[in-house]
Amino acid sequence: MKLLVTGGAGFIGTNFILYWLKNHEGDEIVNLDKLTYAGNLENLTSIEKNPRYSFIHGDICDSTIVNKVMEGIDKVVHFAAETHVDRSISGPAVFITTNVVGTQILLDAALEHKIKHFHHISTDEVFGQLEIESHDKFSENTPYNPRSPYSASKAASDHLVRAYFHTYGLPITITNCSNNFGPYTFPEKFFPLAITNILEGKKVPVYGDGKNVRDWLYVEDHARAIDLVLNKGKIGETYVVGGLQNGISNIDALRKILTIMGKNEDSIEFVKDRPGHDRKYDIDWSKIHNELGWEPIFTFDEALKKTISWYTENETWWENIKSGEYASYYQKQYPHS
Ligand code: NAD
Ligand code: TDX
Repeated sequence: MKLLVTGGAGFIGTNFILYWLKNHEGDEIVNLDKLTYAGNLENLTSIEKNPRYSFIHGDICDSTIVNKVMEGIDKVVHFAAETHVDRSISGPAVFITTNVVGTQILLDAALEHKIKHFHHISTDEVFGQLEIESHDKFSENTPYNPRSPYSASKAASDHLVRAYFHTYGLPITITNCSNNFGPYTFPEKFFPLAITNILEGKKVPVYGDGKNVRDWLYVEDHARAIDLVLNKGKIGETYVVGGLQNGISNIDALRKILTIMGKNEDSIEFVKDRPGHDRKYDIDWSKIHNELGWEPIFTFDEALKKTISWYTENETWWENIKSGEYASYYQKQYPHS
């Protein structure tokens, strides 16, 4: 089987490609990536000479290139997106272009080339927020209520993917997952920002009161969930994927990181809250568990330790990022830190 992976030079795409080549020996992967600030080919040097892997530098909004790479493809796994909520607040336009228009261009090409399965990776953020005290969880039946430009653009892309199924019969599936963590996460996201700041002897900026809750999913568990959906998922269906039984607040997650890294609370710095900051995400992942037999293999603490070890052992990877364009982004995003 030949897979087209979009956005494979980013965090989850990288982990998915490495996982897939290891676990599906007969399969080939084509990786289409624009290499935005978040795309990094260094992630994939271990497989760049693998005859089952090829890389195409291109934009999902470019229909010429998209139609060309779709030739001979069996299944598409669509990760490519602008993904950072804070960046969507300071500059929403590119989120609409890539996440909405780019997805529609891929869908058109998938129809044209009679793709057997188009799998769209989305987020739990499309459902909006839960109240901290609430025992509710997001499920496949939760109505959409996105509250940031990022989540609004992902919601629009989900609607388009379903529209192409109902209107044109394109064989699609969607997964809406919670916050991923693990190796190769770009250090703008909370966990790698915290870990690398601690390694640099800096403080960790915590938005607002730190009580916002997230449901953390280890990226390798996520890759297995996508594998199951690609192989056993029902066409037209959506599956939500989360990593924990109950979400954890940012401050409690940070305390765990500090403990593992042998630091105290002096490393915490409360900063101005994110505008429209969603209070809580929590996922009821019983559908993918009951129908496809998926559950996370790694405990949160185990996966956190693995992640911290990875950043500790791969300083050059994140130092290269942090010394580039990221430095001016950090200055603007955290002006008083
Ligand atoms: P990322 O930001 O690390 O990587 C995104 C990748 O997409 C980069 O390699 C980038 O170069 C590429 N890309 C961006 N615009 C492109 C374009 N126009 N054409 C081609 N390539 C382009 O993202 P990630 O964290 O790996 O997220 C992957 C997917 O998973 C996204 O669709 C995101 O919405 C979704 N998701 C992420 C999380 C998370 O916690 N990271 C959680 C839920 C859902
Ligand atoms: O410096 C920070 N301080 C802080 O307190 C940053 C960057 C974040 N936070 C908080 C905000 C959130 O409550 O930590 C939590 C996690 O923040 P992010 O890592 O920015 O993730 P989030 O906004 O929850 O969105 C993520 O999960 C869903 C991904 O970025 C999305 O791509 C994905 O769809």
